[in-house]
Amino acid sequence: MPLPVPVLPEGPEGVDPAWLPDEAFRPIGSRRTLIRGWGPLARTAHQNVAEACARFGGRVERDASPGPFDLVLELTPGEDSSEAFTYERGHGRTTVTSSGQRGLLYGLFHVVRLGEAAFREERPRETHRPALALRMLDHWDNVAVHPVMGQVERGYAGGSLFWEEGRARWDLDRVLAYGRLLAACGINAVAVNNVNVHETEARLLTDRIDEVADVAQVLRQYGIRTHLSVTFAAPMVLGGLAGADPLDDRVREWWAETTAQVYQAVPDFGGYVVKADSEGQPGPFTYGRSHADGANMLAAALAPHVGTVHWRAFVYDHRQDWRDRTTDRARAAYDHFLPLDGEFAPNAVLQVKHGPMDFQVREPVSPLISAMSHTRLAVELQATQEYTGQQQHVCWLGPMWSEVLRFGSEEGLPLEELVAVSNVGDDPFWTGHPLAQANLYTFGRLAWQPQADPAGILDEWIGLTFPSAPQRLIDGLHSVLDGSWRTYEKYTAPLGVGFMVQPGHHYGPSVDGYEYSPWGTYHFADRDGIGVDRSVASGTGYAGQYAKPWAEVYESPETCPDELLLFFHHVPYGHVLKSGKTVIQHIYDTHFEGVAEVEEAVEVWASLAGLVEPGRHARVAERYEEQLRSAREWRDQINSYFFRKSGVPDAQGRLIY
Ligand code: GCW
Repeated sequence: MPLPVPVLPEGPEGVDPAWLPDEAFRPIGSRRTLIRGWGPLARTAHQNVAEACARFGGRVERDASPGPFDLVLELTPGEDSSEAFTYERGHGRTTVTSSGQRGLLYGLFHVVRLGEAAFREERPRETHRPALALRMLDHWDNVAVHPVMGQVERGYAGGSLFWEEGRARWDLDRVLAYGRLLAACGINAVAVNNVNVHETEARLLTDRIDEVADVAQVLRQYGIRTHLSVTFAAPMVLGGLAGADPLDDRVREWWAETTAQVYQAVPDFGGYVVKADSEGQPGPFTYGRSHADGANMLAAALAPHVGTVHWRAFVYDHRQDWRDRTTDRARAAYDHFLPLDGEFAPNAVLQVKHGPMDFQVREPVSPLISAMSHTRLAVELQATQEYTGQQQHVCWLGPMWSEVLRFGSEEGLPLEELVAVSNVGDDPFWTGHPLAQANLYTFGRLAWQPQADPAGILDEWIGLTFPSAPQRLIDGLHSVLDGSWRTYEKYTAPLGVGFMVQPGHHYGPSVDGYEYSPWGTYHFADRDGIGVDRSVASGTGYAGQYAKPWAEVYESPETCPDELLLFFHHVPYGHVLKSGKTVIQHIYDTHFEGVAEVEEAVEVWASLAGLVEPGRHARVAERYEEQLRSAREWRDQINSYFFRKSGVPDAQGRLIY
């Protein structure tokens, strides 16, 4: 029985199609496709193909229709939850099969990615499956606009996609379009609210769960499960109980009942995300309980429904004194959580930031990740560019994330799950800076295949976002994005020291902005040298948290890689790097180079006018102006500061204020 041909709801007006412009569907939409099998995502796949056919003149049929067909998408018997699919091309036909609804949809998007090649190049049968089971975006979105943080905490792309005027949006077309973009890069889970759970947002768990259900119902159409950030104090603030002790039976019952109600409203609900005993959020310490006690209580409430709790490991002392050299924020996650390895329930996942500090432009990989061998782990990345230019600067993070994921061994990090803080808002370009879309796409693809070459993913993104682009445009886009993280690193904080940013909002340089603050974020620059001694021999001992060989590599300034030298060691300005330069000359050189690289990128971008749609070109050009201004400010502040501290002039005699 053929289905009536549905047409996707009208796309939200004036919104950038990102990596799914109509044109990307032309190869499919102009041919004949057969879809075999039924189910909610087979229907979504059908809708997508039908819409493309309506535009480009092809046809899509269901089930027993007579051929011939150029493309067959087929659900086969087997595991319904499978995300894997097969792909082959032979005898004039491209075939995608999967036993799972999601697999079928991912197979369709694979064909979209291949474009014309999917119908030209013979290919023996190959199987594609995601390396990581959960590929998730955390939205730091508030329902109500927060007086300090705004609606989206650390959001640089406008307001929330989900929440508007204090409730879930009435019109969820935009959310549907978002789900489609996410499915097309393999993301299968979204947490819809901020991990800092304020009063209004706490209620999403109980009397406002219907609003979550509305959003979930839309995301589900693209195979995305919805998760919710909850406050550990919920039994008190929502349930009227006197405490939230995780070992108190009344508390446990409250969570069990509340969770059962959540599943009434959202049957495929993914689970909870929890920031506890971190930066002032409530947690189990109040009751003398451990993080495992806290996480396991929520895990127990979720287990009957096959839900998961994501418990964040971002726990540290944020009331430190800079004179106290024994407390080291970098050590905190490991010190708190390693003793609990093996104590977490099977459906509790420890969510660890990729570095030990906080999403700086350069950090070592958190030693906790390789150490927790008896705990399920998710690594958290930050797509939103809090410390990497706030989507005013081009900073494509693919190479950084790839380094993290490949750290340690041939197989890379031992992971089941990858999470990123989303960089999306209700901005017409989704991410404020149109080129920041590449970060979102790259995250999804790396979560699917952590060993993939990031530059290849970048080219994939360029190919999808700018189909039929002339080579000059492809080359131009590649050149302004590919090295942009290293460029950003050059003109900002040097050699692995972090936090030389303006306090509070974290945009722009302030060398001593966090130097005397209670947040544990110091570089200890004085007239003789700079850096934090984290060695075992003479420092905080952080280097000793690594397994071999890394503990040894980081322990000594002789073996520590240059780019992390000041993270691990306090050295004189005259210390000679492996590059052969002194630290002080390295600081000057990289800061001049970084700005020169931005100047060059600005020119490349200008030369692409006429090849890029004018609105998008103008938005990027405008942001480049700010990036260049800001990069010069960084260069001058950093160079002057260290010239003044060290008294050492630039060997090349360039202008230092
Ligand atoms: O990077 C810091 C941010 C906070 C954030 C916190 C966290 C959501 O500055 O805004 O809070 O990390 O990850 O919990």
